[in-house]
Amino acid sequence: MPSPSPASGASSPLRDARRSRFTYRQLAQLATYGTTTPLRVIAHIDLDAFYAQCEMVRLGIPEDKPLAVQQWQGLIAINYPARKWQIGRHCDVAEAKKLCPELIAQHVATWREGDDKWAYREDAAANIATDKVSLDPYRLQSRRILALIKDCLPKDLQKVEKASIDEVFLDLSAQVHTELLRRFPELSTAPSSGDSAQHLPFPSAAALDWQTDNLVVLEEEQEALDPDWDDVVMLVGSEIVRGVRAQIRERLGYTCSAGIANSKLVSKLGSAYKKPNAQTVVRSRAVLPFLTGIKVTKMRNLGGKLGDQVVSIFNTESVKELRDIPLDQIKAKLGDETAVWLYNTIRGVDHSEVNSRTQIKSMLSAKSFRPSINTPEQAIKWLRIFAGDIYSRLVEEGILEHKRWPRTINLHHRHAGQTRSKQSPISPGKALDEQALFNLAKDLLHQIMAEGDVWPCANLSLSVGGFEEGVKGNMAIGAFFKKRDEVPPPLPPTDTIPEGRTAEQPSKKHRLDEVRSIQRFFAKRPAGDAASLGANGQLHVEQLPADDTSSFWLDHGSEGADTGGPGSRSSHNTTGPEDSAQFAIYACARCKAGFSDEVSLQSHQDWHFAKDIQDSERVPSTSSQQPTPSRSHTSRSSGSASKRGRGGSKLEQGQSRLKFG
Ligand code: DCP
Ligand code: CA
Repeated sequence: MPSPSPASGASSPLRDARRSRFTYRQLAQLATYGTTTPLRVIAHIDLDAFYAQCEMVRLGIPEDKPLAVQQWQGLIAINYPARKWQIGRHCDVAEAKKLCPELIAQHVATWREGDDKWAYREDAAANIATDKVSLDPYRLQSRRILALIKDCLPKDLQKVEKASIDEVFLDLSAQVHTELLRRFPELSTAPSSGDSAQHLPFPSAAALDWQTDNLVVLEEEQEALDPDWDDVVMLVGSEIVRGVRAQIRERLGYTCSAGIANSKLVSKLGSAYKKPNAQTVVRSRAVLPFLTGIKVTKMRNLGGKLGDQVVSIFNTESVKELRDIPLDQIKAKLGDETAVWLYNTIRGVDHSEVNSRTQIKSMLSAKSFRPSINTPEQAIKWLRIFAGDIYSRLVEEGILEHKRWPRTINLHHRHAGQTRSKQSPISPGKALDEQALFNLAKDLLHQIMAEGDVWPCANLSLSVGGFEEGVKGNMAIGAFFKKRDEVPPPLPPTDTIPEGRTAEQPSKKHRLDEVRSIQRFFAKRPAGDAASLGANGQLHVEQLPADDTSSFWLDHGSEGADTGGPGSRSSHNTTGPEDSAQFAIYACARCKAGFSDEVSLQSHQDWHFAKDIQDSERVPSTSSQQPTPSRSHTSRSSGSASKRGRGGSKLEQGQSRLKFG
């Protein structure tokens, strides 16, 4: 990647006499990815209409052609040309084609019993009863993109977190630090007092060239403030991100959007600010105004119950109004820990770390049945498909090379509104192949069947988890890491076990695995993170590791409150309620989301069901650093919110300059 060009300009003696707001220490902390330095630079990159782009690239379809990715009769990804026709995830294929007859509707690949590999099949949509969705093609593209991103960044100065199938966070701090020292040699000189608390000299650049970046529009007074190092670091970060995006476009053919800011929280909101194929810089001075127009429920970790609680307690959704409430009052209502976290979040303060461990922690393969299945034979047929699906992913994870190995297997079975779950360990000593997985799954099914009346069955899901790293010497590598992310974040104060839940209560360790497993699924959205609770009920999940802070837990693509599962009225930036209203005939009794047909509604209700499992798996708070976010899933709908956040002022496109002095 070409290295960013130095910001232009000459020093002026007058300016040099002034000091920056920032200290040598704060600058130095960039080099070590300090999470509290106000100069840190975090980017969030999100692929535009990801599955749709995957299909366009695969099929060589021109960029201006409307295309949607179909799953049975529903749509799970819609490219931007198709969005112009008001097509959204709320549409089914027939409706979408009515809106745009030229729409290319490409069905996702499926597994089919008897085939040992997923395939794109002409007749998949008609075979919901025998096929199961495969997201492998998208995972593969996701990995290629991630690898390219890592390739674009200096090996020793990169920190990349895969946050979902189509999102990454980059901590660019160390790279920016190196670049700053190169461009501004005055920064390399030790402070004259020898004290790192000494303030830096003022930046010597005359103007910051933001090129095509979007900047949050500020009041004139704010904009007139002299740029300081916090602005310069953003500029350097945005240049790096522009380069990365250009490479992704050029070498792999994908467009993406990005946000650059001083935290994960804000960078993620930034990437949704303008889509597609755009990047938005939220300078420190712009953080408060940027967040002001965003509804609190659109913010990370506030899309679920916690956000709802906040709104009902304080009787406002407005971040601006919430900021007027004194901390003590918030504490009185939410408890100290949550209150402090909320207080910070609505001010854009987020010190969560970009976590470069991107290993998958568990894998889940599932299917909802409509109509329900009635016999063990039918269930076993599906277990074979699940085992094949999971095994192929294990192979990709390096199981054949003993790189990674799951230690537990779980089966969830749903009957008459009740879920039974059984778990068993996977012995590390024995060969684990598809057949072994299948046998373990069958054992679990038999255990469930031994409990009594289990037919008809509405949903089956098989998952493996508790991954261990390959063995080195006598000790699993995993044993060296006591990961902070093994501790789930604290939970909201209230909780209910879903009615009729009969899942076994495994040991605490196992319970945690399972909690994580289910929760990750909801971390982004019901069918988000490498996951798909398909338009008609298939659940397919790949779990990513948690952040070591609360953020990862819920923040994959997650600002916002998607009210439900697939087919729900997504608060996606281009598929708001207004888009779906014309089709919404069936309403969910629990959350009032509207659907065009019964099947979509049922899928959505499955989502509630699975979320109930998630909620019921809550564990006590364990960290003083964490907020107590709701475990509810969140959606990535901040685009529209962000736009509202602009207070109606038109965002300038193209180059924007900040004058120095
Ligand atoms: N996805 C899904 N079902 C959902 C949401 C998402 O199957 N309810 C899948 C398809 C998406 C991918 O996940 O392509 C990424 O989800 P995003 O929410 O990031 O949406 P897109 O990438 O499609 O669009 P955008 O350009 O708004 O990011
Ligand atoms: Ca995306």
